[in-house]
Amino acid sequence: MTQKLKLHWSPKSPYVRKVMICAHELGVLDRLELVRSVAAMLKPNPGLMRDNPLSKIPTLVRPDGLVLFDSVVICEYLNELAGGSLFPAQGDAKWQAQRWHAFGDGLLDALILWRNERERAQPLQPLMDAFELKVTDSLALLEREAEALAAAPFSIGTLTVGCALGYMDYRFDAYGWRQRAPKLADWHATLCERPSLRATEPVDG
Ligand SMILES: N[C@@H](CCC(=O)N[C@@H](CS)C(=O)NCC(=O)O)C(=O)O
Repeated sequence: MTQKLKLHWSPKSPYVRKVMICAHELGVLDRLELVRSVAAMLKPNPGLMRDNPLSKIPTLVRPDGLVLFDSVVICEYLNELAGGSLFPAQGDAKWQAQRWHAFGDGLLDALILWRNERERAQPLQPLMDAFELKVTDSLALLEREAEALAAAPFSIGTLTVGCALGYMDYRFDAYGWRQRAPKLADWHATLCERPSLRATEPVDG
């Protein structure tokens, strides 16, 4: 029996969701052993830190002990393991996928910092305003690119943008991103019909 890859996992993390969507799409779910790991910026987790001193999820531990992080590296690793095509190898398809991948991750980074600030007893207003401005302009960019997203093959780029929008549904309901970006909302609704996205919707717990 092939030994499993240990994945430090949570049903809430959008970065873990990227990895799980890749695993579903690539047919390697059964290679993963999911370990529920709590990662919170203000509370480093000693158990997780034994594998990743940054105390972040996702973190993947191979049977030979090599630890892979972060989601960018883990997704590409799974793609190579399965001989998949989620990371287009060349040309415009490659650069568009990588660009959306980086942009989706950047949007997630901003959303998570925004949420952390929002949860503080006395949020710093200039920081709150800066995050709102960045997120709003990022949404506008994605709205302008909604047709290109719809025409592009499913890839690490489109799935990462999908995870960032899904995180807004999960943590920023009141922001109302769908009203601000209706073409993007249509594209996202179609994307979310894929079994890999349905199976990985963020949940509390
Ligand atoms: N760039 C990393 C970001 C991972 C990340 O920030 N994960 C969050 C959970 S959603 C985390 O572990 N936060 C704990 C911390 O920042 O200490 C990736 O793509 O995997």
